[in-house]
Amino acid sequence: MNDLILHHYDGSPFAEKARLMLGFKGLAWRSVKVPSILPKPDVVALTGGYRRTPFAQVGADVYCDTALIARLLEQRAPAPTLFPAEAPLAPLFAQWADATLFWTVIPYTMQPAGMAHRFAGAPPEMLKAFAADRAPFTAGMTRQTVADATANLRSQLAALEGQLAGGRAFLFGDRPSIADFAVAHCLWFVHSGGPVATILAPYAAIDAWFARMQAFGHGRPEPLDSADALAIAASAGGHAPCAVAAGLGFEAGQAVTVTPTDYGRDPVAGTLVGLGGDEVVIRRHDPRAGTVHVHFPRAGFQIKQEQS
Ligand SMILES: N[C@@H](CCC(=O)N[C@@H](CS)C(=O)NCC(=O)O)C(=O)O
Repeated sequence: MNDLILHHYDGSPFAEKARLMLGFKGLAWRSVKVPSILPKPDVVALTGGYRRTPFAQVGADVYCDTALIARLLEQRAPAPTLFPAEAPLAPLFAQWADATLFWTVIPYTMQPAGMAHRFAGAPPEMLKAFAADRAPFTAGMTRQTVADATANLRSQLAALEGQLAGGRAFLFGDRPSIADFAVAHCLWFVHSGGPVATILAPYAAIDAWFARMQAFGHGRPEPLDSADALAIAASAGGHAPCAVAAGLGFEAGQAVTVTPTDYGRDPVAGTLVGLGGDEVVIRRHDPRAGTVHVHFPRAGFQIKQEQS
């Protein structure tokens, strides 16, 4: 039985990044649909409070954030690689796209014409509930105005077009890298904005590249209920091996919280069981999910020791 589970929803750009990476690697996976707004009791049972979308699960190990999901997929299916040796800067470029490009396409696409298209036919209460959910989620961030986002997106698109225009099939050469997937999900979101997607029209090289990215598809998903995903965690016999490396400022067994530093800053509390340059892992217990190891990327997350 296939043990790789992705918790996601259709309209999530970061979920699309994960789905395309699964497609690129030709993987079979199980698909749990999660709500796009709180409450998310089954999500929180597995993650301990991290509510962002998507996350992956293998037994009683939970992997938060697409930067880490990429590394999990790479471990499980090393070829074709998301991290080609000739593109050492690709992970950093992906961080730029996931942060800067993403927070440009969100306000750009969510301008009134894009909203009307994306939420066509949705009851007004749904729109209200969505706005009320996202306000605290992004509290403290400076949201670009439509004018800012339009100007910024044009210059970002021009740079991407320039990078691809010399006949490169992908951003860093003739094979894709994590950077391509991080840009693709942002432009996928712009495409979902109906009339506002015309901003992409002048960029022929991006258009051809985007078609190549979409052609990877989503791999082979099979639906799974979230209750079954919880049962899988609860009945798993153990966890992926992990260890706390010396000299990184923390000790195994410490009570810690791990919190995203950018937005959706909900701390997850647990016992530190794994720490390396790229990953932090905490153990926690949930009455329904059992003892779960929750993995986060090291970059973009703050670890704090708690008084136990
Ligand atoms: N850095 C995270 C970002 C994830 C993210 O921002 N996801 C959005 C959806 S695309 C989200 O969580 N929205 C609120 C929600 O789904 O509850 C990642 O790479 O996974």
